[in-house]
Formats: sequence, structure tokens, C-alpha cells
Amino acid sequence: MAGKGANSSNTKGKKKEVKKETGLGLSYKKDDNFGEWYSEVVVNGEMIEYYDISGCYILRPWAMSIWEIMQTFFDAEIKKMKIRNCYFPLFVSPGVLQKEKDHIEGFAPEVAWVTKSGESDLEVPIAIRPTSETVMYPYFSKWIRGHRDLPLRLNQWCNVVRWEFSNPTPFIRSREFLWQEGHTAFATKEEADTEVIDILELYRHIYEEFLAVPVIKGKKSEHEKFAGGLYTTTVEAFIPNTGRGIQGATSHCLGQNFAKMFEINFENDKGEKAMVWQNSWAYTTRTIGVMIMVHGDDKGLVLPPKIASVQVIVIPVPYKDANTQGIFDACAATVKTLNESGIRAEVDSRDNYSPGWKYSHWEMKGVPLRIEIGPKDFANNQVRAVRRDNSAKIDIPMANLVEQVNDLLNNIQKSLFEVAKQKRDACIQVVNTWEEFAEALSQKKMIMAPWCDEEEVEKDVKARTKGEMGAAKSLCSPFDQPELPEGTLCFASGKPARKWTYWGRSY
Ligand code: 87F
Repeated sequence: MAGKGANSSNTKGKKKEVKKETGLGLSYKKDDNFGEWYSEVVVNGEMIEYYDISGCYILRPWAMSIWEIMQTFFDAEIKKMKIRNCYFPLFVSPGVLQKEKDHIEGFAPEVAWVTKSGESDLEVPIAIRPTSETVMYPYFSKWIRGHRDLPLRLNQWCNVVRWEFSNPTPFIRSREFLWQEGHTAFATKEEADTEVIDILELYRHIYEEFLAVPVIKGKKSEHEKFAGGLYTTTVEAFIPNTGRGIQGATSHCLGQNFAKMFEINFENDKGEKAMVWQNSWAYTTRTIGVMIMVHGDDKGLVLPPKIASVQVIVIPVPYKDANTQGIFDACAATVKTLNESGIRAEVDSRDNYSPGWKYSHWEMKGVPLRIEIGPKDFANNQVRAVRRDNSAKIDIPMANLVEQVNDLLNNIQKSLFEVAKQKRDACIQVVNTWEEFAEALSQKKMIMAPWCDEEEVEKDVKARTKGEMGAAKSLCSPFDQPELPEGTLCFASGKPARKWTYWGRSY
């Protein structure tokens, strides 16, 4: 059972030498039993606590602080773009929800409803927002009159509820999650197109520069796009352990479909009645799960410095007859110096845990850099730094502390990305035929294939790959297209290929 790994019997892999020494550590290894490893690492790393409603999780401060760091970045960036924050209600009346019938149809089973207050039935049940198109767009219609009311660019930070039935996974697929949802309206398609790409670049930035997770920017197929929109762009990540692609965030151009439905019209500069062009875009707490899956190891979480609320943990290592007070003072001074230069450092001065226990504890929580100060370091006016990502040990003279710690943190950030990219790239397989495709899929690859771009063919690929591992689908057609030689044929249909597309199993 998920999250109960510590108490269950040892099925795969050895069960914990570390555990005997310290009471800490993981029962499962990432490469042996990825699912149980993940369930255990999110709990032992203090990101998540399981809750008594399936698919709902408590986000502990260690996780929330990551969300807030990304939020601070993204919020400032969209404000530079003149996008403004707002907040619409959580509840949706049935009439409004079903106004856009086509778009809601496929999603209806996931909508959660409030039917009672106390003991009495509500006269009309009220839906809980799964997304806010139908909540917001009636007001877009009211607020937009003339071209001077455009663009209207709104964002909200909120929770949404989707009552999913397929296996819930912390961060990755939960019934309630946090996101930002951007909803914008423009006078022209060109402006909308530009924003779609600008927002997608911010999503790439969050994944690659903050979470150190490589992503591929591209366009979803007609089959995989948001059905209510015109086209969907995505940043796609990949989890090497499971061989599955995962949609990291999406930026949609909605075209004029919703404008038609909700009558979002304006008088253009020629005095004619025109319909707006709309976008919507979102990233969610799933980002955190992808980061954990990509970087975590057998000792626990591995947090990239940019998103770690504690970048450096300082641990005093006093021996019996050492100058304990001197060591504790040196630790405090180290933290103070680092904090003053903007580095997020803390000391673990608890006297009821041994240094060894503290090492394991902070490794489990993924702190990028540990600084130890023992009698010898104290005597030499230096500290010992230990990297979480590769266990490298570096002695740093106090005089160079800030400079070297900054260098190390930058290095860890870069190196996490490079290592993740190498692993991801090693999973990419270029194929040209169905046989090669099937073989690569069985090897859990992310597959780059020439495709005719026909929806029927994608459906056929799904049907032909159906099995207990789940069917393969298109992940995206990368914006960055390799050359497609004249006469290249589709891997699945044998018709002339129109583009290179990534395929694979996915979350
Ligand atoms: C579940 C229940 C009801 C996804 C749903 O991607 C409706 C929906 O509309 C639904 N699950 N969607 C699509 C969401 C599209 C769009 N919304 C704004 C985004 C970005 C943010």
C-alpha cells in the first residue's frame, strides 16, 4: 500500500542498513521499486502527509515553501506582462458549468458536487470548480465592451478539484491541487499567439532553471489538445524510471470558441463588432512531483538550490572533550554570514540527536549542501561542506565562505540539470518504422518518430499499443524540429510524414 513501505515486508531490494543505525532511511530503492520509493520519499522527506480521503494530501511546509518560491518568480514575471491577479469563487452553479456543453462533456464524471448543507438538501447542487472557464467568461463578456478594454489579462492562484479515479499519486495526480490559471482576451490572434509562447517560456524557465528538470517545448496533437481550444502548447518532461512522459504545464490558444459561446464581443477601432481571441494557461503542484521523481535518490529527496527553502544546513560536530561552545558559536556565525549574503542557511543545534542522525535527516529532506564544523575545522578556522547530489566533500576557509558556498550552490544547480538531461536524452530513441517503435516502447523509451499527423493514425497507435502498461500516445511535436528529409514516411501509417513527434507512455 502506498506510503506504508516502512512497515511492509521486504519484497524487493535490501531493507535498510541506514535504518538500523539511525532509524531513518528508505525501505525501497528508486531503481528496484519506484512506486513505493516515491510514496515513501514524499513522506519521509516531510513534503506530504497522507490524508484519510483518497487522492488528497497534506502539503507540509517543506513542500509549500517550494511552491511559494516558484510562485514568487512567476507572479513577478506575469505582472511585468501586465497580467493582473484576481479571485473568482470556488463554487459553480450547474447552469453556468454546463453552458459550454462540448467542453464539459468528457470531463463531467470528474466534477465534484456539494448537495447538502447540514442535514438539508440544497435546492440546487453546486459544483466545485475543476477549472474556471465557465466561471470567468460570463464576466469577460460583461467587462469587455470596446477595444480599449482589451487586452484583458487575468490570473488567479487557487485550488481546483477533479474527482479522478485512476491511481492517485502525491503531486502528480491528486483530487485537489494548487495551480495558477491565466485567462486572457485580445483583439487580435497575433497578440494571443505571442502570449501563448511567452507563457510557455516561463514554464520552461520554472522547470529548467528552478527545478533543474529538462523539458521539451512543443505542440499537442489534435487528439491530445484541450478540446475547447484552438491549439495547445506544452512543456513535456520525462521520468526515466517509469519510461513515462509527463505534461509539465500547458499554454492554450482558445481561438474564438469560448468568445462565441459566452458572447465576448467588442467594438473594434473601426467601429465594427468583433469577437475576442482568448488564451488560458496553467501550471500546478505537479511540478514538485516531477522534480522529486527526477532528482530523488536512495537517500531521499534531492532539492535543487534555487527552490530549497534551506540551501545549507550547518551541523555542529562536537567530540567529547572539544570546545563545544566554540563550535556552536562558529556554526551560528557561519549561518549569520551566509544569511547576510542572501543564502538560505540554518543550523541544527538540537542536542537530542547525534551528528550522524542529523546527516541522514537532512539528506532525506534533500538539503543541497551540508556544512559540518568539528574540532579540527574549528581549530583551522574552516568548515567542511558536503554536497547532497554527489557526496563530494570540500574544506572551505572561513575567509572564502560566501564565495565558495555560492559557487557550490550554482554548481549543484547546474549539475543536477546536466545529469537529469543526460539521463533523459539517453531515453530518447529515434525510430522510423513500427517495428523499431514497438521495440523502443518495450524499452521504456521516449520515442521520436516521423508522423503523418492524422488523428485516425494516433487513435490506431493507441489501440495497437494497448496493454497493462497503458497505451502509447503522442506527447508533443517539438518546436525545435530536426530536418525531415523529403520522402520520409510515417512510422505508423506509411503515409508521407509531416513532422517529427515524440511518443511514449505517459502519466
Ligand atoms: C475536469 C473537469 C471539468 C480539464 C477538467 O488547461 C472540466 C475540466 O476543462 C477541464 N479537466 N479541463 C481542461 C482545462 C483547460 C484549461 N483550463 C484553464 C487549462 C489551463 C487553465
